[in-house]
Amino acid sequence: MDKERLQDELRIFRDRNFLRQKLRSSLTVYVLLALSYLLIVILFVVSLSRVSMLSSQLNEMRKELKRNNSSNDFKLFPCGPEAREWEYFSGKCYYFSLHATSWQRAKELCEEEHSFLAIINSHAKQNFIMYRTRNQRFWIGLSDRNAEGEWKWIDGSDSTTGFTYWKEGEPNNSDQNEDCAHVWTYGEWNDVHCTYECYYICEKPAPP
Ligand SMILES: [Ca+2]
Ligand SMILES: [Ca+2]
Repeated sequence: MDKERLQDELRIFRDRNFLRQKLRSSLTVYVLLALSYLLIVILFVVSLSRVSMLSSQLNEMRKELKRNNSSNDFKLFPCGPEAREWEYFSGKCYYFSLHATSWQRAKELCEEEHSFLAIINSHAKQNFIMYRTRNQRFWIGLSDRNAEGEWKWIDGSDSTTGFTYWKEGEPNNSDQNEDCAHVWTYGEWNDVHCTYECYYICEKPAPP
């Protein structure tokens, strides 16, 4: 009887021991799994922050590249990359029209583009315009519309005290009806009636 009881107790002890060992090994597995998940989460977070850092660095590089390109664009096109039909000369931008119109209409068209009919006040500017207009007639911002014989630039400045480049014998106010000036052969100036239609030159300061 005692022997049987002893054997029972021994079996119970073994079973408990077996259960305890099984529990311990299961716990170890769970702990290892939990540690693995934790490691994966840490790696994921680290990767994410690294990706985000690289992405922000990439954005900065893109911005820098854009800034460099933009400054290159302005070096290549000082009147603005979006205004390539304007030509740069000595701090100013000039537009040489592609169609002919009256002096008044030309004045308005320049103003619509935030510019004014060209004022030629130096030899350098005269040479630039002469080379560019190639003996064709282009309106400039000079007229004696307000008072006959008093030639004034469009900004109100008096042309007689500054640089002039009239063709010989001009301005002649032919038929008492020539009040607007244009450049012509060799870039020389002539007065003609203001409703005459020819090309025109607009001028404005270059963008800062
Ligand atoms: Ca006149
Ligand atoms: Ca004339």
